[in-house]
Amino acid sequence: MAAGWMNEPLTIEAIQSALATQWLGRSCHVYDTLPSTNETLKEMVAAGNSGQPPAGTLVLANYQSAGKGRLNRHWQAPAGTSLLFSLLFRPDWPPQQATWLTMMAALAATEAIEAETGLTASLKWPNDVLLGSAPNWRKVGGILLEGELAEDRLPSAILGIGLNVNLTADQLPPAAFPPTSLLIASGRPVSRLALLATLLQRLESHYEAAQQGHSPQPAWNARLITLGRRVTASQHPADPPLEGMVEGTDEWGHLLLRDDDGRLHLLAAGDVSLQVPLKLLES
Ligand code: BT5
Repeated sequence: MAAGWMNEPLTIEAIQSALATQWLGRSCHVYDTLPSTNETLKEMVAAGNSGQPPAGTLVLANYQSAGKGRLNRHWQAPAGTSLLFSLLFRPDWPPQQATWLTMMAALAATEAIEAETGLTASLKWPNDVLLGSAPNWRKVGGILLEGELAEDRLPSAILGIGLNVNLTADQLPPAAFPPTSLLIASGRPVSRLALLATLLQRLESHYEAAQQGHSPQPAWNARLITLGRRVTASQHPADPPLEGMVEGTDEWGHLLLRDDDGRLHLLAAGDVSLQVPLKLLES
């Protein structure tokens, strides 16, 4: 195994010379260990005394001691094996459009994975990046969006992305949905630097398109494994689950679920975890 790739250092200098972006990731902070890149970026935005971090600011860590998933869940990854980073956006969009950021990040992650590894990547609503095919999907990454609301606008949003790059099988964390890494799926170590550079370049271009009013929804929708499937979904773990058939998504990425009584439910991205494929009834 090419140990050089496995231990490839992600330094500010290496990142800056690999990047092909105009502004995304150009302001860059790299840490060996942090509790959570999302939390650190949030603190930078909140502190703001010595000037606000600019849009596009990247915070990346080799290891997170308290990496976060949604709904107080944890994101676990051994040091140096993964891409663990957060990006600051200042979209000034209406709040419901925040979901576009999650969609664009998920899309960019699948595109970067395909470009750098040749693997086919897909998405599980609302925020999981998957490898493999039915019924053996595996989760290779996740996205956590945290935003600040002001007078019906979204002045800042923090997009956290975790991708399992070079974890070996015995390094995979215990997880609700079966996990994998790019190394395991492709059989080869993958350059975290090249993957990061491609992902940021794709994400910048999706963001620029969104600023011109182009929705990421059609391209994102095309990668969703969740469509046309029977699933169990819950708005919150404490809520009784809804069962039904997924009929589609709307332009904000909300899920249209038809229950067995024929009622249509609109589930908002970010509030819902899907029990997929635990309850998949493939016909
Ligand atoms: C997510 O949450 O998938 C969003 C993960 C976002 C992580 C990034 S890392 C950089 C940034 N800084 C942070 O602090 N977070 C972001 P969710 O859909 O809630 O999934 C969390 C669940 O995934 C956990 O409860 C586990 O079951 C599982 N899990 C944890 N670590 C995993 C891993 N490395 N690979 C696959 N699954 C994992």
